[in-house]
Amino acid sequence: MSVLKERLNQKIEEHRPRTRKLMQDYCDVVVDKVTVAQVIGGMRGLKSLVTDISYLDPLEGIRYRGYALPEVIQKLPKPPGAEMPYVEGLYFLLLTGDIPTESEVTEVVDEFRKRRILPRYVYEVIDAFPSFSPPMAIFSAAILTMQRESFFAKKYQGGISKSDYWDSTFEDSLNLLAKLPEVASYIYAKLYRDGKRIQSNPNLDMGANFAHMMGIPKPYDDVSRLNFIIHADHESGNVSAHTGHLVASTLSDIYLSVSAMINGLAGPLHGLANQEVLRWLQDLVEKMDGQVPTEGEMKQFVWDTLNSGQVIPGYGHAVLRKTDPRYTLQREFCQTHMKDDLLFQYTDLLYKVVPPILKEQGKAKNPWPNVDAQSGIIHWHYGITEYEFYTVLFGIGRSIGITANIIWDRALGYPLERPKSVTTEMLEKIALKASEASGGKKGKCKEL
Ligand code: NMX
Ligand code: MLT
Repeated sequence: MSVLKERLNQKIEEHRPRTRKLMQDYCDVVVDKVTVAQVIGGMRGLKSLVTDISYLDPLEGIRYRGYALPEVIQKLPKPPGAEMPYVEGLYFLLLTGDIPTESEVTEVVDEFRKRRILPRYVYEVIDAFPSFSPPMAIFSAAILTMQRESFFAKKYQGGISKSDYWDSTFEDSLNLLAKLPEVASYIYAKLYRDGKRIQSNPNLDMGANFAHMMGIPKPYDDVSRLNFIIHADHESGNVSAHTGHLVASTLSDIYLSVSAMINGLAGPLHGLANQEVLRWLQDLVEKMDGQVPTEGEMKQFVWDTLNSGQVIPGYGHAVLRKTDPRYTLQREFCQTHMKDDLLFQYTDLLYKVVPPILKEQGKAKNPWPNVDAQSGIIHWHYGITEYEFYTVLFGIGRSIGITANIIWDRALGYPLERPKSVTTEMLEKIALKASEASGGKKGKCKEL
């Protein structure tokens, strides 16, 4: 058994009694109440999921296993000469809650290396896609195609104990994660480089090997590491994480679950926003003939977008109420490595003008930028100008957190997810009853 698996096993054994006790002794303790607005309005803020892998504080941002992102970057071991840590080390942290030592990370890097080779049929499936297919559709399908490799599915058919589900799910997760950079870089080669792919280099860690397969020199290895790390997890309620968890709760394997979560990530209100930012910015670059707009011109562009009924991509958040620390980390990277980049100057100007405008408009609960407002311009700077591809890069990162969550879901025996729905008439009756009980008082509700 590898050190990672052994440590995980130990952590699972330690954790199981906590979940058991909560279910046995406190099963009927009320955690939250549910309002009509939450039932109709996408369950915003409803506390109804549990994960220990990450927690999102509205004002502070994400913490992985209790560590804020700058701490994660600072504490995890780094490849020699690198600014950013091994992505493989992050997986160790997410799964076990422990910061790995150099030798523990080396072992995980080795595990990934051994498992990275793609079956021939994956290339054939990617090749069979019609040209101009969206990269996220190909990515999802390529992952789905590999479902036949699922160790968990085979074990389940053969009959295994519930307490062992996590073990084969762990194996599937490592097998899939190790292959995702290969899948993604081949999709890129097929769509934008006439199918000319660069073979992977087994001597490199995940981030450096991805940069190598994309044919982009340093510091893109650090860009890849940073990108995969900051996108890995954002607690459990976001659409991709929730989709992965929901699908996996039926005991669908990792391939089925990750492919499904990729489809959720592909929506413009979620991961796709990172490419929307670039599309939107390119429109402005064209209008400005490549010049940096004045503050007044930028404000006008933002208002024009809002007045045409569109959202400002990369701004706002369902939970966060401050600038996303993932935005800040990427901004710091840009300040060090690409300070004079035209799009970075646009992005920084947007940071100045958008929040006051969104506040003035008065709709968005969070006027501050999220992760997607900065990520695309970095990939663009290093030569990936095909912005439809950016959500695939988000998807590789998100798979890291989602698989870690699914392994733990299985280890703790979380059941099939199946909330209850009501009819509008039932909601109306509930509302009327509450209104009568309070003497006809109405809540402070906004119109839909
Ligand atoms: N630009 C314009 N209007 C906005 C924005 C924005 N960036 N953000 C929120 N609003 C509007 C929103 O459309 C809603 O309008 P209406 O009442 O007409 O339906 C109103 O403000 C209230 O929305 P919120 O409660 O603040 O936000 P919600 O939790 O519903 O949605 C997002 C969160 C992220 C979907 C929303 O802020 C948004 O559409 N942002 C732009 C797209 C984006 O950047 N998505 C990426 C999120 C991060 N990720 O990677 O997934
Ligand atoms: C994410 O990383 O999933 C996004 O910020 C969306 C969210 O957390 O709701």
